[in-house]
Amino acid sequence: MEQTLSIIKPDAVQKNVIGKIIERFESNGLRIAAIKKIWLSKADAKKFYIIHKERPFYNDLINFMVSGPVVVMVLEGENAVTKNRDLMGATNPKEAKPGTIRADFADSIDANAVHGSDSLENAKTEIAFFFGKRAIF
Ligand code: IDP
Ligand code: MG
Repeated sequence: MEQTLSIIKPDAVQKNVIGKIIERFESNGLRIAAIKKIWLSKADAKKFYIIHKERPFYNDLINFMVSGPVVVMVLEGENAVTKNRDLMGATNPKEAKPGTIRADFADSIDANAVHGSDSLENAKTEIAFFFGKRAIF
């Protein structure tokens, strides 16, 4: 059993498709172990995406992530990290496979609907960034 961090980004929250996205997780064997809706501070967004700080899109990414509230979740299930990444689809929605979350709900490589941890190790760090042990069930 694995846990991974998922974020429904500001574009998808704005589109009112939180439920539709969560349905993808639940109907594919992932369970919501923790969930909250929050509006990230700039400091938090910068810290969360610190691994991308040298990338040319870093500032745009931070500004986008603080443009509205997000939904942060811990997803739990067998191979949760890989399963979530598969359900999300490619970073660029134009390259995402039909039926993936990004193909169905995202408009651009910036506003791409969801975040998902890319490894078990990063999942642990990202989960701890948002949730204390007592908030995960
Ligand atoms: P991922 O979200 O599929 O793991 P990463 O490479 O980790 O993709 O990039 C983090 C986020 O940064 C992406 O989800 C996207 O919002 C943004 N991003 C990545 N590459 C680009 C780009 O080339 N232009 C603009 N934004 C980008
Ligand atoms: Mg990533």
